[in-house]
Amino acid sequence: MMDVHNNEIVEIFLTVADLMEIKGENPFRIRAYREASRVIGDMSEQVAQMVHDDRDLTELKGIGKDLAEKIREIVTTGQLEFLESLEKEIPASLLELMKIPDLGPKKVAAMYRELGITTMEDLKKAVEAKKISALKGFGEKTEQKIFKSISRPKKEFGRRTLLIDAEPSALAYKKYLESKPGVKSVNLAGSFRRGKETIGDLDILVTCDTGREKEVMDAFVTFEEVNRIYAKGNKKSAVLLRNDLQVDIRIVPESSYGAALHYFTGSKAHNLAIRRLAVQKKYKVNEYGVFDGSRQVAGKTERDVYEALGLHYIEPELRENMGEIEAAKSGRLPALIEPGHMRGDLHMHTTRTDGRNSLSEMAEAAKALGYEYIAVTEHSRKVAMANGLDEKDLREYMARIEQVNAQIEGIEILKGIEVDILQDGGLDLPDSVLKDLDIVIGSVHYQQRFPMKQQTERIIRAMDNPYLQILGHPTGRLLNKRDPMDIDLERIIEAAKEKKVAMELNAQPDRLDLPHNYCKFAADMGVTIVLSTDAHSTENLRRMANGITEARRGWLTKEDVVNTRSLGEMREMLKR
Ligand code: DGT
Ligand code: CA
Ligand code: CA
Ligand code: ZN
Repeated sequence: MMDVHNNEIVEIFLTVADLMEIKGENPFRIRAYREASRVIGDMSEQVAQMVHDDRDLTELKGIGKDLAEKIREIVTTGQLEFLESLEKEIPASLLELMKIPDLGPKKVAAMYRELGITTMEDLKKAVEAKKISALKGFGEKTEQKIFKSISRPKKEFGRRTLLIDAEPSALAYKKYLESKPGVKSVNLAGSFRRGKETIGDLDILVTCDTGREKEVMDAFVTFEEVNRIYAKGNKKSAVLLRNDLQVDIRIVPESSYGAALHYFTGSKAHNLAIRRLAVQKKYKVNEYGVFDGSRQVAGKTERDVYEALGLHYIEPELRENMGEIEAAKSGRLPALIEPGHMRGDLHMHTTRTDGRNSLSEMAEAAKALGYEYIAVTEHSRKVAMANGLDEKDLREYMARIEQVNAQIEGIEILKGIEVDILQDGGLDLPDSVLKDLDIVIGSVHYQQRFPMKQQTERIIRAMDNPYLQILGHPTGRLLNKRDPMDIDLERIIEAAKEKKVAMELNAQPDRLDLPHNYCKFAADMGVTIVLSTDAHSTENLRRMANGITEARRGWLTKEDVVNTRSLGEMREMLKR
């Protein structure tokens, strides 16, 4: 009897349904496969166990005699002959085409039958020749959408997952594996551990009792979120989760755990630089340790590995080969900023514009986080979609802020604005009101596609306004959605230095803007950095944690970030 998980049966049935659809078979039979895979996917009991217990599968909703027989075949032989015969009839490249957004099995089938399209190349040619829009049920819109999907370079918004979206699965996986008998330790490595904004795949390292590797791997591939198993062995396995995140696991020996954790944390560039350093010292480094000839001189902990090479311990966020090895050699590594250092948040919205919580709710939530001060910074009028404020509205809201501030103990609420930077570099509200505010952030929200020279000058001109204190989300990037603006960011940071304007590091997990490499550049130049959440709800104030991670990747210390200071000191530093 094979050890077949429900997910594997689901996967097989879905593939069968897709292939039958491409072949143009009976829609009722196709639907039966899809329905059965839904039922099996929702079950908590393993179908394989039912087969094993010789129970009648037709008791299950949507499973008739034929499907019950197919399930039994999968469970007993590990495969399905019907699927194999379908696969022989239909080119595998058609399944690839179905992964293109807007192309389901029906459309792929039509293109296959009518135009003989089987590969990506065929599809490209047909789109270029405008043959797709001529097909029944397609139209020009679909053709354009397909064109967009296939002409986008693969790398651009590839299949990387936002760190924040990967986090729940990653932590649940860790907890799940830790609960399994025989497992000694579980660590999340790779770009996830380095705190990278987006991750390509998740890397898990496990140590376990000798001889129990297979048990651990069985547990790994039967985690409830697993959708597909790519590879399964006793040292290494890989799966795809339902949310499209790929997860690699490796079981490593305890004696070389530190070396393995170091190796699989990366980055690759950091590892290569470490290896070069080791060679200079006549050592060899790999995932099993640091070696002098065949003698292991380090490997049990990461700290040992660094120490053997004459280096201080390097935090994972710094391991990008951006100078950290040189700094670790000479004891010049920065004392990185930590969540506990934050004393206030200077960018947030309330229900007055597009936030979800009231002014007092935001203040209470910030107080509960231990902050001493916040700035409430609504949008200005130009951002009409978000109900932006004009001068009169703002004056009224400033009075309201004063009122709430007087009522609430233990936190100071500052009067702020996130004023829109206009097309010509002017600001969306007059100086007469800006001068009466505590905190003025200037942000670009419109015309983000100007050419570089024009965009750069627009922003620098905005900084000429003496009341603008902070440049909000400087690049305008939205991870996986929108590229950064075409700007000369180094020139903008130099101008900020000269004009004494601070740069925001916006902590929203899809912004993280200023990006980490520019955080380092700005801080090295002595430009002040404000780490803020831009929260639109009380819950969202917690995203400060994501900003801290990006700040650490940017080598920032407590001193580099102005809102780690007392209210008085912070206000002094933001004065123009
Ligand atoms: P990702 O998944 O694209 O966000 O980035 P990483 O850094 O997690 O990369 P991944 O998953 O390909 O590999 C995990 C770690 O394994 C990587 O950070 C460093 C190490 N590694 C992988 N391939 C190589 C290699 O060819 N040479 C060296 N030195 N290290 C490697
Ligand atoms: Ca990875
Ligand atoms: Ca990987
Ligand atoms: Zn904002």
